[in-house]
Amino acid sequence: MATKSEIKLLGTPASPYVNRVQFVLNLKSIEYEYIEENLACKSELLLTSNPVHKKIPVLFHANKPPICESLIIIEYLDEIKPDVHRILPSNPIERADNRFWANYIDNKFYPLYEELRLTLGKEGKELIKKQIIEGSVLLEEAFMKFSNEKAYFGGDDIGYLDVVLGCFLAWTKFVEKHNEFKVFDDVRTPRLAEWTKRIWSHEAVKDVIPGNEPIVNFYMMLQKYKPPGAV
Ligand SMILES: N[C@@H](CCC(=O)N[C@@H](CS)C(=O)NCC(=O)O)C(=O)O
Repeated sequence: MATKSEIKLLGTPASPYVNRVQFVLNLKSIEYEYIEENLACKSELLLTSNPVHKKIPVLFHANKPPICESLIIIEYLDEIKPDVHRILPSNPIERADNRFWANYIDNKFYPLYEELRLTLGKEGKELIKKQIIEGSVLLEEAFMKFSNEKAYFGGDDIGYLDVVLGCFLAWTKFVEKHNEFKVFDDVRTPRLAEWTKRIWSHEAVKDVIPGNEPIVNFYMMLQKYKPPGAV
């Protein structure tokens, strides 16, 4: 069982990938020390602990080597504390399917939000919105398959894909507001629209999902360092 000083998380509150790790730490009741990173002026700790990507989150577990990449971190946490709230299924083929969809969410679906921000002009933006909507329909179908008429991808309670997609909900809300469309709505994706509300109010999640202010600050930083139209 980890004690407070054993686990440290390097992050920033508006990072969905950091929030993802926090969800799992909470689900597993693992205490941790939070170390705030400033992405506008990266710390020596970040540069030395994640020299390949130089990104947060980074997890430190006692004196072991640092662990980078949110999906790798949450699987690591699931392995070191398997007796409390397992997030990945025990069946290998189900695990593979969960990972397939996590890969889709991280490498296809969520990057469209950034593409929408970087795309100039109404026509280009409408095209990206259409792709996001198509993605949301695929995710609704995946939800139907995984949840088996229950409340979460993981069934009766939060599982791996709930964590993987759920961490993007604050950004989803922000993107919806700024682009005047709905990613998950009652007509096209009714199950995910309901699921969104359940995730927002879940004990392990509700105090982690960032409010509007950190999201806006992070967005302003993105606009400054990687403005739309920049190559
Ligand atoms: N694939 C990585 C993505 C992490 C990531 O993009 N982190 C952002 C913050 S949300 C970051 O550190 N960005 C710094 C940079 O791009 O230089 C993961 O899952 O951990």
